[in-house]
Amino acid sequence: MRQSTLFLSTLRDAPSDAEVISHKLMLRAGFIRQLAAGIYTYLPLGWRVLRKIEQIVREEMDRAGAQELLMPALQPAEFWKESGRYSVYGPELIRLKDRHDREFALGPTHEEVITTLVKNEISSYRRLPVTLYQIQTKFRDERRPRFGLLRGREFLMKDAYSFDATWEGLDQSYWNMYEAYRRIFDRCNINFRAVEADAGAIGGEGGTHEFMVLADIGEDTIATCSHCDYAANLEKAQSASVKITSTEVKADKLEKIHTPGVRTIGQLTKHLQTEPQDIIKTLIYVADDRPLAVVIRGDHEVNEIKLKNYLEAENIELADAQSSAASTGVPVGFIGPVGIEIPILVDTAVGQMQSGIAGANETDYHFRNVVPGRDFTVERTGDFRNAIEGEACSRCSEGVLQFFKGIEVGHVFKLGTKYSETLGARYLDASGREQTMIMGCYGIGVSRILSAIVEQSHDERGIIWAPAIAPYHVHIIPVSIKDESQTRIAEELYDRLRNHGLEVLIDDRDERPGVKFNDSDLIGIPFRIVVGKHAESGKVEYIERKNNEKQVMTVDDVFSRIFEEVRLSS
Ligand code: 9G3
Repeated sequence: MRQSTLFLSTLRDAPSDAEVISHKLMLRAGFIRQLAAGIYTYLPLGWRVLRKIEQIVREEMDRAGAQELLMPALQPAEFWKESGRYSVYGPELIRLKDRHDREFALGPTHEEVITTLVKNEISSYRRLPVTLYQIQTKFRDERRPRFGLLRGREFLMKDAYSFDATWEGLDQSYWNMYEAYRRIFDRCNINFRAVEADAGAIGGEGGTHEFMVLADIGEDTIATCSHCDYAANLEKAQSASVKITSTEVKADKLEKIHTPGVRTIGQLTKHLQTEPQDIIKTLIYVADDRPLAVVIRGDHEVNEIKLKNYLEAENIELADAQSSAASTGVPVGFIGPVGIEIPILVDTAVGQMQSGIAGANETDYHFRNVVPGRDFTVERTGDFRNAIEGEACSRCSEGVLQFFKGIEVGHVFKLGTKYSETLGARYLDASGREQTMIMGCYGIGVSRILSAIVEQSHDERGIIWAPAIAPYHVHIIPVSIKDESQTRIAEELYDRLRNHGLEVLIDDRDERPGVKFNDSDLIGIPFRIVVGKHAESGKVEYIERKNNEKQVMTVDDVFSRIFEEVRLSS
């Protein structure tokens, strides 16, 4: 490709609303342009990379035995009404009407469509298992699209769906996809972790993993063990419940203490000269309109996902101050578990305290020597808190949990019969009995991978692409197109490399060298050949973008060096 004709304009500065480096660099390097909030055009360079990522996904899906198809983005609302999700999703689901005033949704995902399709096509166990996938544009009207392609309103997703006759079959389909995902992310050269995750709204019978690209701007926090391979999204991560000495220390009797205006943990620890872990904190939540008290240790935080899953509640939220006071009769800060009327859930760590300090359910008073199980019931106890970095691993209990920020680029779910039940995807088993298909679903954010790679692979001068997904393999830069020997050598190399199947960009613009080199650094093509002052002696400069290593060598040597490097990296 000749840069003099390439549809590309690089920018010296990124627009101010670009906050993260991948968004800034992809705008400046001319890979994407915003049409509207969360809606982007992939310019030729960006599109070339996106297609390579797509191709890697496709090859590994096919290798895993999945079959590619393409479903419509326009989905009749009836299917969403049948699955019961039409009313579950709010403004994020883009709804529209056709010319006959019929209701449609722009597909944010395709469980309803694929399950209806398979229901109509398969009725015998002989046709199972099958895994179908597509690579297609999804629409989700995010309230706050941001970070460029990382959280868009229109984005490219690979979504796959597996259909099995048995739960063992689902397990095989699930791990088959899981392994394919590892191959995909390895081939994309990203540093990722597969972590145990929470199934979220999609539900399903247990079992879900997220594939996280490690990056500081990632919205998710993942906990990994320093010793074993335990890794989980913080939504789900568990630390080892501290084994406490079970010596039956005789606890003193309950003692009410006057603590005027002492409401927060901070005030309490100062006032009583104690530590947060000696305090029993009581928070009032409302789960599906029912108030309940959640009791955790003063140095811990409630994990609302764990709470919601334990209660199997549709909706959960922290009560505000006045509704807390309304349901307990005391102002926030003096609420405690002793003698409280509403149901209480006690975090495991509190159950293991010998005694603590808690609100006395009376304004300006607390209790000392509160003993869980003696002074309040610990019948309903569980893990309701966030794990803390540095705590012991719940799996091996030798290592400690380390926290990282991650960008979710993949998510695999065991759905079970959640959709096949409501949508009636059934088949006849070997003995002619009707059974419900057992499903899994598997997503990869293809366009999100583009940004995630840039987040992980850039330097202060621009993007650094690995050969497998770079827009071009080689960037040839004749320093001056007016110099006959430079252009001759550059053109000869351009032809030779392309004739051998490499993708080459030649900067044949009549531009100052500095402009050419800055643009080349920004775009990030892995191998660069500068044809400059050494041209008279038949030599060129070979530069690798990833380490900026420069070497002068003959045309023949640079040719074989590049071939070797591209062969090694693909
Ligand atoms: C919606 C809207 C947004 C959504 C969903 C539905 C996320 C929704 C979860 C999934 C689960 C899997 C198949 C590929 C892998 C992920 N956001 N999810 O279901 F209506 Cl507006 O999409 N789907």
